[in-house]
Amino acid sequence: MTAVRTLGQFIIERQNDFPYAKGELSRLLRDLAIAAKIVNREINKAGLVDILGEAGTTNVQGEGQKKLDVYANEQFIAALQSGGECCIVVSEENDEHIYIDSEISKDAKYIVAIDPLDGSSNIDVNVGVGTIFSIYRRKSTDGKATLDDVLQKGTEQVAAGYIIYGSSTMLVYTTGKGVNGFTLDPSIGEFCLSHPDMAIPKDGVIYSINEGYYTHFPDGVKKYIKYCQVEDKPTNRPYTSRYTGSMVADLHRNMIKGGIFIYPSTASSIKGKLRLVYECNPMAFIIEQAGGFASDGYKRILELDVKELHQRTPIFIGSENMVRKAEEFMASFSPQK
Ligand code: P6P
Repeated sequence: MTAVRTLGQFIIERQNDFPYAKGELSRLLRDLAIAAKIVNREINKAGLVDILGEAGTTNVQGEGQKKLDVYANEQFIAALQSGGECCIVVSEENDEHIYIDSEISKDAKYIVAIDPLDGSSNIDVNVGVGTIFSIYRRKSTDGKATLDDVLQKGTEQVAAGYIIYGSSTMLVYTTGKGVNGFTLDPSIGEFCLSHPDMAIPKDGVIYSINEGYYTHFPDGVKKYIKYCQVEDKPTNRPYTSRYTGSMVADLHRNMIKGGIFIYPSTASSIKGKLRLVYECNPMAFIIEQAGGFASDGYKRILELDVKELHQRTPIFIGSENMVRKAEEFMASFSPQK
């Protein structure tokens, strides 16, 4: 019987992974984990209390905000404001960045970008939803941290992770030294190490894309989808199509089984739908740390210039060989202009 290793114990054990660490990043990760447990509690009883349905507000994307995503946003921001390690929070649910101006945070050096409840349209139908977070160190060394401290390339992340509220609740994160997964044990209220050293297979037989938009996809994507569907025993095709409408759930499944997730540009969303700062960059960091790859169809996601908070990008992410094959189709049939 192996001893249970909680997230807290693991973070402390691995604290030496960060040069000059004085515990701040460890405390920041623990602050996020506490908020995740609070959000998990509400998600698990969402059907029982009046927390489902529209909150009547809309986010910067013009998307209707369900009460749970507003609640989740409040919980994560509150945890970061009281934890003292974060100087700026960026959230999908907030138009502008939030500067944390408090005595406890006056020396804070971390920036956190978060999608507090991704896939929230699935809440009412009990399909997995998730939280995505990305952590940067501020670049400026004095005075108030600014938007320039936020607009950093994905390669500058010091940590990233997601929480998936599914058949069980898991927290998966990386600090650049591999990826580890922790499953929440409700009986003790702790995230316990359940998936050490996660690695995504180099190949897979699952492709995840919303084929409802097929007619609006670039030719390279159309040709790749047909490639996935053609019978070819030596390459295990046709592949299986799996798409839940929740990026975290689709990527977590593909991380474990292998596969590719694609949200390309479409006629209505020329830059794609998913946001670079708090969805694509953190997921790309995690997937690459697990041995996978993430591209916008032409260029590595983590090297894309970040020009604005809610910037969108097309994304091809998952098993490295599958993403590279999709890039070949994009180069051949939808060459970058
Ligand atoms: P569509 C959820 O709204 C989300 O941001 C991702 O979690 C998900 O992969 C995608 O959008 C689904 O978008 O257009 O297929 O409904």
